[in-house]
Amino acid sequence: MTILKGRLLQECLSKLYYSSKNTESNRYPKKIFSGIQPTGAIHLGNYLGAISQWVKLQDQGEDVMISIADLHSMTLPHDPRQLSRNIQEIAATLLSCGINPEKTILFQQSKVPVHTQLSWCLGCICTMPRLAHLPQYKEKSKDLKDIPLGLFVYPVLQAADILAYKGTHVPVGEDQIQQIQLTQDLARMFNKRFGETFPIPHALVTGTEFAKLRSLRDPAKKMSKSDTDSKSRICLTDNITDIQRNIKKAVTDFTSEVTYEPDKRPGISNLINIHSFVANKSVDEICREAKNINTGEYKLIVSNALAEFLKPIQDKITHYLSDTVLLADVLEQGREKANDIATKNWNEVQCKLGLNMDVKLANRIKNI
Ligand code: AQP
Repeated sequence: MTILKGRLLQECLSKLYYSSKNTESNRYPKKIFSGIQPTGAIHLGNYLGAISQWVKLQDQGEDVMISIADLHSMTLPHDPRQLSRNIQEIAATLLSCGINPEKTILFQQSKVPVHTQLSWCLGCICTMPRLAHLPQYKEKSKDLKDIPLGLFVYPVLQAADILAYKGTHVPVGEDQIQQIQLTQDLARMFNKRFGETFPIPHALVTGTEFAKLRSLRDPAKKMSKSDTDSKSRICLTDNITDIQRNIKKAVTDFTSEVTYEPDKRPGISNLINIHSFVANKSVDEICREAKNINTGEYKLIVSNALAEFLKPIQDKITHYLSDTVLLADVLEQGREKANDIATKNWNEVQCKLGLNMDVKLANRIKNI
């Protein structure tokens, strides 16, 4: 199936999906919630799998909230100075990619206390075997001798992130689907035990070819910020030299033709997917144009298309990073809005959980 067909199919599916979920949204207004960890520079996987969807939904007039998930970025040992820089850079990059703080609530997770408060409550109804099965935990803990508790429980915090705002839709890459299923389970369990409180949020996953952009060094893996091999990804801030080097080193295979066969030839197909997105061309068009060149020559074309696509984003990033007062202001305004919504929902949760004193009972006791 070509990319264009894939996109069309996805659009049809999402239309179907949107109409089917309308019954539920009668009770809960549609709210889009997603987040990104400040664990390093944003890469193309983040952009194609998540951020471009966020911008699209925002521009369609949806109610969108984006959290810079700084608490999640501490699940593995981190450098505080680097984290602080990353938060700034992620904020600047999101704005440069088209997130508009007039339309979208953009904020820092740790600045809204309800995330951790609700996380504790959800942790009390979540079981350990349920968490131990999650693939990201297995993947990230497999080489660790001492596994931090945060790495084990972070999907509960992720559920709290979404439910704190009664998020109904969560646009994410394919790697996050199982985490969203955990959020659904926790919302159902909470509602069953304590009364209807939370919507059951749905994952919004983009067309299959962008939902999991592959590592340039190992197409069996997804492109990731925390991959120790920096040649495995293209960051939005990479210059032309980095781009050319990483694309040149991208693992393909021993066939020199440029053909799109995601199952048989995942490496070259990954490059075609990237090229298709940044040049806004169909896969068929790309393969036709590359009929008489080999993969080495094709890699140069992909590099140039990428550099051209990233240039305006990079100019904006430089601009925003030179105005840290503006960045702080955007995040503070986002915090205020997010905190208002979360506090209202947290008050309801406290009532449901019995965390509030019964005032009538207290008065009666006082009068005895
Ligand atoms: N390779 C990818 N393809 C498509 N989507 C992706 N996402 C991440 N990698 C890909 C989506 O980007 C959003 C933000 O991701 P995140 O920062 O919250 O964490 P992550 O999924 O763990 O991404 P990374 O880059 O791999 O970070 P590290 O290495 O720190 O864990 C999510 O919606 C994600 O699905």
